Amino acid sequence: MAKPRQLKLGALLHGVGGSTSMWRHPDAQPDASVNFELYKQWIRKAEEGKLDLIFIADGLYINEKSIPHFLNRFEPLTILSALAGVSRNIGLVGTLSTSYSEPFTVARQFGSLDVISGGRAGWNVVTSPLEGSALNYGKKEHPDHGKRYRIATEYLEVARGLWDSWEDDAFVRDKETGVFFDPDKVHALNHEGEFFSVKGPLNIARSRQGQPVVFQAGSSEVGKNYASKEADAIFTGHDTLEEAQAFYRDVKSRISSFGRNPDEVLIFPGIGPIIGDTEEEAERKYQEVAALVTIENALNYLGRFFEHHDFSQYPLDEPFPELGDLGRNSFQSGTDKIKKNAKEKGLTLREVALQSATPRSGFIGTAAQVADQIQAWFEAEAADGFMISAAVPNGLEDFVDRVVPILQERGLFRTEYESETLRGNLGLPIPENRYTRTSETA
Ligand code: FMN
Repeated sequence: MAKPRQLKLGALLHGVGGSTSMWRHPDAQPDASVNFELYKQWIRKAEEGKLDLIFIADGLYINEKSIPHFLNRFEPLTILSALAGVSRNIGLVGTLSTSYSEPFTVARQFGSLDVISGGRAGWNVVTSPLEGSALNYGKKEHPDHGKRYRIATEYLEVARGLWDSWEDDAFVRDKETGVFFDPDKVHALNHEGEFFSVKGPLNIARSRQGQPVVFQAGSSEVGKNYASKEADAIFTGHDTLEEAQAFYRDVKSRISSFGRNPDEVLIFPGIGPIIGDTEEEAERKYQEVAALVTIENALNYLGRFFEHHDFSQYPLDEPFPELGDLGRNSFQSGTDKIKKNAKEKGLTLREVALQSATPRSGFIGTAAQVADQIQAWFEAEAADGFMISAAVPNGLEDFVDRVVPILQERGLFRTEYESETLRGNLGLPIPENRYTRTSETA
């Protein structure tokens, strides 16, 4: 009998949080974004809950209007490598931009993390939204949205080619004969493309899971096609069940149209559950955090999506301003949605800014109510799993201690890890090495 479909869960470890002001909450640790002891506690908690993975987001440009977490935080691969040593089963997924790095270096870094962790690495491939990033990398300009995805396509082809450099039995290491490796089993890539020229081979071999798991985050048309063609998993965000279902249906059908198995690309909407002993207590927790955000904070928060646009120049209680194409070259899917929503609902600038900076998730309530919502989304094919972020201090602890046991009792989530690799726990196949491939379809 086929195993019933089970939920996959990730924890977004995000220091003092994705909000402008959560660091001011009485229960928040204001130095959380650079507190290694806390990151260790968090990964242990996530692993205690048998979560599939932890996830580290990233960005490459800050200014004085950036939210506190962005100002002073750990580089993803560095923190993940450190956390690999204090964990055993949980996946380690980090964001790295294909617009501002070199594929040889990055394939090598993720290859190393994958071997260090015994096959638990994942790479969230992003194209970098912010134009200012170019100023930190000596580039004349930020590549446009379409070009960023063309770069990302070739980049991933190179990285995957490099990861296959060594066949699994290439290293003989025979002390008697002095043969360290079999030269027939190492392969140079000799890639010459539009954006990259990479000879190879890579100086790290495949891990127990073959290659790191590839996540993608970016929901524009071109982003969805990229994900459907290339990714093993997709990180996305939706306000309603209906919107999440539409995205799920759309992307799964794109995956099939590219000749891939839709069960082998997992969709993870991000959610920020807030849990109380009662519904009222959960609502109070949300209100407490929302009340810390001033309208100035909210305008700055909103501005970042639009190239740090200065929204303080507009009247707050008039319709959301007409912005033309502003934002389309950065967070395209996000800014298109903000503009469309404002227009359709006739929202004022104040309303848009506050909705953006203090989002009211549908996952607020008792632990059983939050579990009900998760189950509803999962069973309605709006998600294969969820990326959990802490919308209030101790949000991860509350989720693991109170919601996970309910999901386990309902048979929706594992009680023990199935595997020691990330692919094993996510139920994803190990990619065959292209140089020893035997299957016809691969
Ligand atoms: N971009 C980053 O540079 N770092 C991130 O950690 C990151 N996380 C994202 C999470 C989600 C849920 C989404 C939808 C996007 C994220 N992005 C991140 C932005 C994408 O990298 C992308 O640059 C941007 O969304 C524009 O692409 P799109 O129009 O296809 O969405």
